[in-house]
Formats: sequence, C-alpha cells, structure tokens
Amino acid sequence: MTLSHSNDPTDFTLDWLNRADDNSAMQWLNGLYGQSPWVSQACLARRPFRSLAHLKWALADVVAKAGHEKQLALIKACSLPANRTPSDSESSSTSSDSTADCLPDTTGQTLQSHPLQLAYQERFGWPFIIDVLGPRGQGLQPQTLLNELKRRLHSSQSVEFSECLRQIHRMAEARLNDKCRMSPVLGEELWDWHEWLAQFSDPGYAEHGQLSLSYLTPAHQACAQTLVLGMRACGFDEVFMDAVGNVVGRYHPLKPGSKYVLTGSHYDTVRNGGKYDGRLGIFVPMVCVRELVRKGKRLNAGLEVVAFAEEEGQRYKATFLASSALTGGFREEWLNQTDAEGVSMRQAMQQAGLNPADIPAIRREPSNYLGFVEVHIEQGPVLQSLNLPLGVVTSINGSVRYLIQIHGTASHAGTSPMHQRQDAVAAFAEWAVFVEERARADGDSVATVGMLNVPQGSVNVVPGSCHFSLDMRAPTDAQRDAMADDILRRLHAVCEQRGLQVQREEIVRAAAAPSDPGLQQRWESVVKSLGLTVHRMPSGAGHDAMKLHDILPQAMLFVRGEHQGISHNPLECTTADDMQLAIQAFSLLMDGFST
Ligand code: HGY
Ligand code: MN
Ligand code: MN
Repeated sequence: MTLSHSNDPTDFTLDWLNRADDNSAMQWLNGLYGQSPWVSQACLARRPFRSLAHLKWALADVVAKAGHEKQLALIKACSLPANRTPSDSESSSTSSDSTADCLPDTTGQTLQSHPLQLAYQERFGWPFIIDVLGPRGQGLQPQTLLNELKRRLHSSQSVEFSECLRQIHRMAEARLNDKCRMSPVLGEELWDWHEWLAQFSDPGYAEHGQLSLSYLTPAHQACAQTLVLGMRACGFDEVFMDAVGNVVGRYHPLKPGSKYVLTGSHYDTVRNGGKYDGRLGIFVPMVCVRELVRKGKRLNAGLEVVAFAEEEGQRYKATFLASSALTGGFREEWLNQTDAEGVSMRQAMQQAGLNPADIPAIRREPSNYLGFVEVHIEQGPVLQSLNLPLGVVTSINGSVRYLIQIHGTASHAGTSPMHQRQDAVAAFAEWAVFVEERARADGDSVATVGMLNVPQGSVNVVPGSCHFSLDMRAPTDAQRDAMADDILRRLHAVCEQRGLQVQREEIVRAAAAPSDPGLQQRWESVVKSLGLTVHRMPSGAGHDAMKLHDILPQAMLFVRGEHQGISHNPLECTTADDMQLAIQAFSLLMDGFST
C-alpha cells in the first residue's frame, strides 16, 4: 500500500519517510508516543519501512527491545493531569515536560479523579493507561472505561505491564493512522458485523448481555438466517443452508468448471463466549467477496465460504459435526445423542426443518477444490507478545476429550469417619493435581477439566459421585496419547486405592493436523507482502480446518487478539486495524490462486 506524498506535510508516503532526513522524519513522527520521542528516534534506524503495518510493528518492537526501565518510563510518562487538555499536551509535545497525553481529557477526568485510579496507581506504581478510542477506534463510553479500570485493577503486575504497553501502541497506531489519513474502513465494518451477529444468543445468557449459541437453538437458527441474508447482500452467486445447518455461499470463478477455494469457520459459540471465535473466519471471506462484486471482478478460482453450524460441542457431545458432514465423517449414531433436556440431535434437526437423510449428500468431492483455508482469531497471547497482527499456523494440536464419572458412596458428612469414606470429590481432587503436573511436564501439552459437578450434592453429604470432562491436547498424536495414558491410568489407580469406580466415555478424538506446506507458504508470502514478519506457530485450539484436513490440504491464518489474546471469554476481541490486515491478506491469497 503506497501512500502518496506531496510537499504538503499532511500528505505522507512511506518512501518520503524512508528517505527524509532525521529531523524532518522526527518532525513528522512527533507525538506518536506522547512525551517519549525516543521511540520514534530509535525507530528511524529500522528504515526502510515496508508498509504502514511494518512501521507500526517496528515502533512497538523498539519498545519491546528497550528493556524494562525504559518501558516503565514510557508507561509512567503516559499520564494526563486532570487539568490538561489534549490540545495542551499536543502543543507541548515538543517540551521536555515528562508528562504525556494518553487519556484525552474528556474521559481522563472521569478516570483521573476516580478513586479506583488512585487504587490502581497505588497497586501498580503507574497510571492506568487505556486507548480511549478502543479496538474499533470510535471511542469507548466512560462506563466501559470504568469497567476496564475495575477489571484490570485485579490483573497481575506482569499482565498489566504488558497491557499498558499494548494500549500505548494502540494510541500510537491511531495517531499514525491519522497522520496517514488512513482508516481501516473494512475492519471497522467487520467489527460492526461481529457486534450485529452477537445479538443472537441463547436464553440464560442473552438477558445478561452474554453470548452463548448452541447448535440449532432458536437463536442459532436466527443467526443462520442472518448469515444467509448477509451472504446474499454481499453478492454471492449461490447461498444456501445445508442439512446440518451450515450456511454456504459460493462465488463463481471466471471460467465455469474451475476449482474452488474452500474457506469458512463456525458460528456456534461456547457458553458466555467471545464474538470473534469462528465468526472472524466467516466474515473475512464474506467481505472479500463483497469487494470483488463491487469491482465486478471474478477470479480464476471460485470461492466457497462455509459458516459451520457446530464446532464447539456444547449441546451434543459430538463436536466438529458440521465440518465432519463436509468430509463424509458425520456419524449416523451422533443423531441419537441427546442434549441436557433429552432432545436428540435428530429431533433438534427436524424441529429446525433439517432432514438428516440429506446429510450424506453434503460430502464434498475433494477434486473440486484447491484446498481449505481458515482465518481465525489466535485465542492466545503469542501474537500480542510479539506485537504482530497476523501469524501463520504450522499445525493444529491433536485433541482427545472424555466425559468421566467417579462413583463412591454418599454418606453423612458429620458421622462418616475420614478413613471410612468413599468420597468421589476427594478422589477427583487428588487426581486433578496430577493432571496439571503431567500436562505441565511436556511443556507444550495441555489438559483441562472444564466441567465438574456433584449430581444431587448436598452440603452435609459426602459426595457419592462426581461427573466431569477431560480435554487433552498436544502437538502430536503420540504425545497426546502418552499423556492421556498416564492421566487415565492415574485416575483408575487413585479410585481403586480409595475403593471407588470409574466410568469414562471418549467423546472426541481429533488428530493433529499439520498445515499443507504449499498453502502455508501462500499465507507466508501474503503476510510478507504486507510488509510483516512471518511468525509461524502451532494452534493450541481445535478448528474446523483439522476436520477438512481429512480430505483437503489446509492452512490457517491467525489474527491477534486483544486482552492478552483471551478467548472463550466475553473479553475476546481484535481490532479494526488487525481485521483490515486479515482482509487484505485473504484478498491477496485469493489473488494468488488466480495467477
Ligand atoms: O476447543 C477448541 O479448541 C475449539 O474452540 N472448539
Ligand atoms: Mn472455540
Ligand atoms: Mn473456533
């Protein structure tokens, strides 16, 4: 993306910045990091900048490499005395004054004088820093700012230190966008699409402003209809819903009979989940098709976007059921699974107007496709720690999931001597410590008990049973299975020693899915062409791509998440700027299939 530059100082080109003398360049970069010009100064040595995204990364990387003391000084310089207005601080930005503008006064006063701000300062030793424009860039409401202050007041020192630096980089990004007259218009639009789709949430969550969308609930069906309308509005040539509830949009190639790129992700969510998990991988290709339609452009490859109806395995034990339908991996017996209310998957499908008999026809013929690509929010802290907006996935970890029950004997909490109990929870607790130790021992394995309950439990009854889930993952299937063997063996040993019984059911087994080298290379060259460093990384999270891996070459692109990349949590989000880059990346990838 070259930005044009005339003599008008407000008009800028990277070429100009790359060639300008240091003084002129510093004049132009001035104020990006408030009263800490050392960041821009040091960054000049990184020239030539390959793109605006590269410049942004270089500035953040200068800070990352500056050491703790300078980072702390940068954070401390970022405070705005309540009586200062942004214009004051901007005009004084050349002064040696150590304070800087980081909270425009309109909201600075809301926060500066708030008792929590003082508590924050007391706890961390630096001022609360937040980019008041927020991840979309349109500005955060004072209440949101206050909520963030309340939330972050309880962060750890190290997390909060990183978060403040991230907020400072976001402010610099906004100032840089201003200077370049650049706004991430498509990324802002995608932000709004995510907000819009999040309105569809299941009862018990919607009324609390939370997002939970389980397979084929009324809200899930309404969400699907909205996606149908959305794809139609984008101008896809074909839009339809298939027999498991996937919403499919096809944009035809220039020449009939050409192969298609298959892409997409899921629109169901975990309970009280985030708005971007899955949806980002649906909306990025959708907006790319819309832009192609607006330009009247067709590519040599067709594009088929699938909004997968179910990936999380929340309502039924079977997970990835939607993408499994495309690979021919949908199992007939899944239809008999029942949800917490006893509704079978078959009934749920029929109530939603879907015909299970049509599921086999969903299977895709691999020879019609060039491969499967998926854009997904990273769901982890790596890209944020590297100040990178995009990452290229090398492999998706293999996973195995169990539902387990420990059965002991319920007895009186007051009269049962400790040495004569068959306490299901005590057995679970002893074993759970081992689960954590064993997973940690590998370094890159993970094991999680995400659900745990004592059926018919009472305060004054020794738990006769407990039910729980177990999710285990590792970069390779062999590593996953070795850990699983140890963990399950220990479970049986602990229960045997305590005279309890174990019932376990394997509900998911997903093989590790290495990215196809050719497709991974395509993502890498696209990221490079955006002027960004290529960061290759494994995916700890499971994705639909690991199912499509069974029949097609696949590779994924990760997009940085905010809030340390937290996911499966309402805080999950990314920025309009990073979504803009993801859209550009996807568009370039599709162009690459057309050459
Ligand atoms: O659990 C996962 O990794 C995915 O979110 N289903
Ligand atoms: Mn998920
Ligand atoms: Mn996901």
